[in-house]
Amino acid sequence: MKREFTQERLGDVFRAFASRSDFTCAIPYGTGHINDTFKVTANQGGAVVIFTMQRINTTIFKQPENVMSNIVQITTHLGERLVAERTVDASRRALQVVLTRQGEDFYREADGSCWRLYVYVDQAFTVDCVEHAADAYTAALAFGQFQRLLADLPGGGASLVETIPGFHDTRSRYAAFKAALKEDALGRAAEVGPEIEFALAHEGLADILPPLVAAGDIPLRVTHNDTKINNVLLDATTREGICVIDLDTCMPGLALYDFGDMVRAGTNNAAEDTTEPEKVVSRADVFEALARGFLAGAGCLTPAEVEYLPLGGQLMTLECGIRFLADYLQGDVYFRTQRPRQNLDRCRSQFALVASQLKQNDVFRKAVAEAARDAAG
Ligand code: ADP
Ligand code: GN1
Ligand code: MG
Repeated sequence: MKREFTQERLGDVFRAFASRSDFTCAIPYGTGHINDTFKVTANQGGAVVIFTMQRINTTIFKQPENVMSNIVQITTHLGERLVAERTVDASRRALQVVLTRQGEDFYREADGSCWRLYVYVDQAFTVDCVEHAADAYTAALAFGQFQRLLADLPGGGASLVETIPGFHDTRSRYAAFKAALKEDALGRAAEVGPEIEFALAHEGLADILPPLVAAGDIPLRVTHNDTKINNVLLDATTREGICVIDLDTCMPGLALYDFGDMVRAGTNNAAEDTTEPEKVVSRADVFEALARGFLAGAGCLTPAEVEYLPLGGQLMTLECGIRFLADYLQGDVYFRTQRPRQNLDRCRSQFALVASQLKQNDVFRKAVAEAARDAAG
């Protein structure tokens, strides 16, 4: 049976951590599809302190100790850099993990639920859907800088574990989609004929990157891999992208994944789950802002990386679309849903966005070339 998140339970979980404060209350927080997030208010020596407490989705992240080991390495590295450089507001610019009273990086409840605690980054907000292109620029700059700062992670990323194997292996995502289609567990395949057709018609996009990676033209880097626009906190006053969050999938990957997922989440003029996919357009102004921000933040990318940035957007959007479709076929078991057919709407929105990107390919390629010239010069 599913256990409820009562205040009593959340307080007990919170008290497992060495927060040096007393629990006041916890409220559900954020719009993420994966973890259960709570904003905890506590009292420390009479002052109000706030934390973000998350139950890690262990159906998806089967080895939370690996996830947390990656996150501790990454946040420690970022934090040390910020402090060494005497950065103003350093404690708001990298997530800070609070350990348990036993000194562990996560807490396991008796029922097996795994929890972690972060310092809450106050006076910041996230956007699910970009309104101002300037927000896209600053978010992309933050994700680009994040990637650059992780380039000298001790061990070069070799000590990071792949928390979800093949996370952006689009070919294996296709294999999983086809298996879900074949099984058709709920008999839903009959109603998604056009979406199946779209997915299969664009499968060739999955074959372009692997040979470039094998040849070394596109290098493996330490990447975030879930660069949805709401995974960067924007400062409430300046709107600057100040803190990259949601680090569960940080592991070796391609710069194109990080740029591509920003294009997927940021350029959509409609909500990810819009019920009007025919109105979906990939915004060229936002695309340009993302290219400028990412190239300015990430520093030096190889010529092949720069050339294939627009493909990154198409590929990440297509891949996410087939993941939503596969989940719909399997009965909505992966992504959190709030209503029936939401995963199908999400899939349709992604596919419309792929079509819009393909239509504007020349414009997007030109925008990347110009942004790369400006970043270099
Ligand atoms: P999910 O994997 O479910 O997307 P996230 O780690 O992205 O979970 O967290 C969900 C939401 O919680 C974020 O979009 C953000 O609004 C908020 N959040 C997470 N961590 C912090 C933090 N340290 N400070 C402030 N807000 C946070
Ligand atoms: C999930 O955790 P969240 O909501 O930021 C998913 C991403 C998808 C995204 C689609 C671990 O991201 O891969 O692109 O939903 N995260 C995981 O909105 O699967
Ligand atoms: Mg998130």
